[in-house]
Amino acid sequence: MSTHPRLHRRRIGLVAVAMLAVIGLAAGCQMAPLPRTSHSPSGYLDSVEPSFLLDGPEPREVLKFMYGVPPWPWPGAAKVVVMRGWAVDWDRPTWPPVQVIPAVIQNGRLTWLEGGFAAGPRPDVDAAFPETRNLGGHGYVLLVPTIPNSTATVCVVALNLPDTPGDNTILGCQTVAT
Ligand SMILES: [Ca+2]
Repeated sequence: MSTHPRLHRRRIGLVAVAMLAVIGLAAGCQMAPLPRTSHSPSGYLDSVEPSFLLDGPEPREVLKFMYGVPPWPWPGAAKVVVMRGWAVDWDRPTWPPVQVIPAVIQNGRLTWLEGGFAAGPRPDVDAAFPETRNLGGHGYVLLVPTIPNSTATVCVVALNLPDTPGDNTILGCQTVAT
């Protein structure tokens, strides 16, 4: 028995809709609570770097592969921005990993994108907070498409672990030249 991927996608969509309520908060870049101080996820958006250009005859197909559908009418090429950081829900600091959802604000438009999980190696987090140690880690790497040759503000939200107290939190926002 396996979960149908469309169910997963629909859940992500509902989460994104629910999080529209925090757009105002996202625009203000309110930070997640300090580690160990809350039931809500802590963490950071550590770095935001423009990376490769998705160009050529089929960037739209690549974006479909990466994100399901292009998030907005695409101009023909996309600059992929790499977001790195970490997140932990202190109700269950080892497992399961926290889901992280990126958003892009560009040309006055906010778009929520497909997210991922904070489950990659972060020895520095392990060292700082030994109670979070597990076989994987709590780091995330998110690749988000932006319109090239402009500026974009990217944000990442950590979802409070289901069935635990707390709220979704904003790990950070940064503006980057694309
Ligand atoms: Ca929690």
